[in-house]
Amino acid sequence: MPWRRPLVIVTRKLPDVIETRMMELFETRLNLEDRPMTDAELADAAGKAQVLVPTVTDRIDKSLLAKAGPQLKLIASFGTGVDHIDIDDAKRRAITVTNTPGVLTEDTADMTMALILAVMRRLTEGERVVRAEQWRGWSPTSMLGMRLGGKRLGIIGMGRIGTALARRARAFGLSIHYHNRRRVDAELETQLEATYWESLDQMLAHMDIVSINCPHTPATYHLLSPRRLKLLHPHAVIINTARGNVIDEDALVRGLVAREIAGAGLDVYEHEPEIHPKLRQLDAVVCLPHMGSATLEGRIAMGEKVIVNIKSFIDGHNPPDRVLATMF
Ligand code: 8YV
Repeated sequence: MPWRRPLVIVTRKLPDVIETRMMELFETRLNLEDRPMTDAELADAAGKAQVLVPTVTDRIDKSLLAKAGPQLKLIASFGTGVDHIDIDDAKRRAITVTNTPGVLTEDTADMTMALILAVMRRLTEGERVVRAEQWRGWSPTSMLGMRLGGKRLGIIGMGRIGTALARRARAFGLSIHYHNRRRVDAELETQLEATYWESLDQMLAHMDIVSINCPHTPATYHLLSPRRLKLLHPHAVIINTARGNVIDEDALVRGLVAREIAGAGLDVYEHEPEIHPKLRQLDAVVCLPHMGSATLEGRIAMGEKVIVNIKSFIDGHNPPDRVLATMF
């Protein structure tokens, strides 16, 4: 049991109810202004805190960890993805890392489905026409989109979010296809009437909609490479609510501009919060500001997971959401 009331530094503003509970339980430093910490501020925090609570906007890489003092024992990240943290280096330094899996699944799957609908049915484009006072009335051939029913959805990454998306997509009449490191169990495959593609290349060449639902790891960096993007049908659309780095963003833009890819629904980008300027200009692209899991209920559930992880760690137990190693 290392400490009774460890110094916990939280890098971003969290829901009030979570911050209040953290103040009650730990010696907590909050970031009420919610201004992202500079590298120097983050290094200062890592040099003082026993527990650091970062988010996806903080880079916890080797150079940051080298500045962490020996007192830093736990990085209790607020989020599921851990690609902003050098897990192997943290492990080498005997720093435990935890995340908040499971509680964002349904919200992220909802948003993925919303992006599929938005791109296929030109939702944001239509809304822009109305707001710009350019709507001249109904016409049989205006704003024609693509019907969802009967189309093929290829899910890359059939984990929690991929499975939750598949369940929703079936209700919209989409047929489910997937590529995953491992084939899922036969019962789930039957339930979802899902077709497994061992070859990602082959799946890409046969889909109408491709959704990225795998984590960003060294093995999935630019998984959708220029070569793979060329395999898509020109009527295919790409949806990404996972991590920007899984797609080569420049190649995606080239494909969209050349109309070799019909559209994209993006919640995440390679260099957030920077967005390739072309993406903002293309009507066939729906861009969201990394809000896939942004519900109040989800954020509170994430905060509760952070608290449970910290509490169990300081009580001398294995925290439930310990990240053991970089996946893949
Ligand atoms: C979170 C996410 O909002 O948890 C994740 O991996 O991508 C987001 O949905 C964000 O990461 C919080 O740090």
